[in-house]
Amino acid sequence: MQRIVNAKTVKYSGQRIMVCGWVQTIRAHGKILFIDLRDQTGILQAVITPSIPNPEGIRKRKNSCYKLAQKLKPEWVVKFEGIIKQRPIGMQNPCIETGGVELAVENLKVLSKAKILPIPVFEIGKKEPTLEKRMNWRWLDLRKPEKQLIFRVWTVMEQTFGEYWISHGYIQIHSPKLMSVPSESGAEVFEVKYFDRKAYLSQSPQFYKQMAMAAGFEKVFEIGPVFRAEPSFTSRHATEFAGYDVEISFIESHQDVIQAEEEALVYVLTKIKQEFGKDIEKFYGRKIVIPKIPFPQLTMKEAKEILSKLKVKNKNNGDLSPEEEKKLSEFVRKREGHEFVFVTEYPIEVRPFYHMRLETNPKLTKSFDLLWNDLEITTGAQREHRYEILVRQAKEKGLKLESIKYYLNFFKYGCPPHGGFGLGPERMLMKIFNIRNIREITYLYRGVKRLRP
Ligand code: AMO
Repeated sequence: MQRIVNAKTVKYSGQRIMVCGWVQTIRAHGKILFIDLRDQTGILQAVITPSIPNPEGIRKRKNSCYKLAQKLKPEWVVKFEGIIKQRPIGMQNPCIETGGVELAVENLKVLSKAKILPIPVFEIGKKEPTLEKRMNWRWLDLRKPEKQLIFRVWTVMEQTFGEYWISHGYIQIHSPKLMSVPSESGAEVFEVKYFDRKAYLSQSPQFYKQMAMAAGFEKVFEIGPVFRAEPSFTSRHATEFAGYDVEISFIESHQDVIQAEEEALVYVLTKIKQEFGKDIEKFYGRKIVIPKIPFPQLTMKEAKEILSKLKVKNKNNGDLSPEEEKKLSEFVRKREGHEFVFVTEYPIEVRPFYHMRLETNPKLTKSFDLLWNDLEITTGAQREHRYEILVRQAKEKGLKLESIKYYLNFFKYGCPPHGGFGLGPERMLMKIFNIRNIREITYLYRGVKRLRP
């Protein structure tokens, strides 16, 4: 017999079917057992009685699985066979999708037993254990439907970004994650043993997505892992995370990159809202707002002026602290009713050597960060594609040209003006769900102290 998933059982009224899943709760009313069976698609009520109708006549026969059913415990994995029946009016459950039907179980197989759970999966009224404890038992934590929702949204988000880029002429690349030199700078890099020499885990596909521009690909995107040896314990940093990277040729300035990102974001958020808006609101109380294009923009100078008027402690080093990001986002939300803000024109001191500088002020870069409700989700820039200038900028930053020789070569043989951005999907999901900690978003978080499970 073919398995029917719980959400589809409503279509099988009167038919004999097989379902599989986890025993979520067991309630006994007299001799009748009511079991909420959970699978990936939802909950189905299963009813197990000591006797069941005889197929031939009115007389009832013993239900051979009843004895075993009495032994069931929460989180056992089971297979039920039985008849889907309409629930009597007044006994229906409007809270679940299958609330109009139930399964009269006639056959039962235990596929896997569960010992006493170290953390609860489903216990009404019980406080969630600490995040640390839940991360130790992540596969149990993830059994909760509201947690699985994050990964369903992630799946569609990634597919929709890909769909958008592919339909706009982008080519997908997969650049190597094992590098002979660090991909951004020497800091924050994981060193690995590579046969008889050292290699480094890629901190960004930056150099290789730029190589694609030199190769004439014109528009590329990459979805892949990023590794950063950041010794930080914040709620927004992981040592391994996913990166969505984009690079585009023949741009006039970083404004073209900003526009490309705005359009992709609106496309993706519209799809997420259509498909998951209701569930996200139901489980997380977050209403997705589709942002209006163009998103607000502030230069770093303007941002710092606003912050100083707001009397926010101002480090004034050309970058924004988390506190400054928060206050700036609040300000833009109030003034413009927009959840996003691009901060542009970062000073050269806080940006890498490959960022192009403004013609009107060479102390500033043609770069940007995108903040979404207090959090940086993107960094981007127009890159310096002119070999001599790039070499000069690298020297200014104290880089050894030998170590970036292969990168510099990309710009020697004809390379169009280009720019791009890197977006952190974990950060984006934090904002979609209004979840404060990246550990809740990541399937298996990796941080300074965490390499398990
Ligand atoms: P950046 O270093 O800002 O830029 O990274 C791009 C985006 O990746 C996310 N991010 C992180 N997410 C989780 N944990 C971390 N430790 C972490 N670090 C960064 C953020 C960030 O905005 N090469 C440039 C991109 C470019 O210019 O194209 C870069 O890597 O959302």
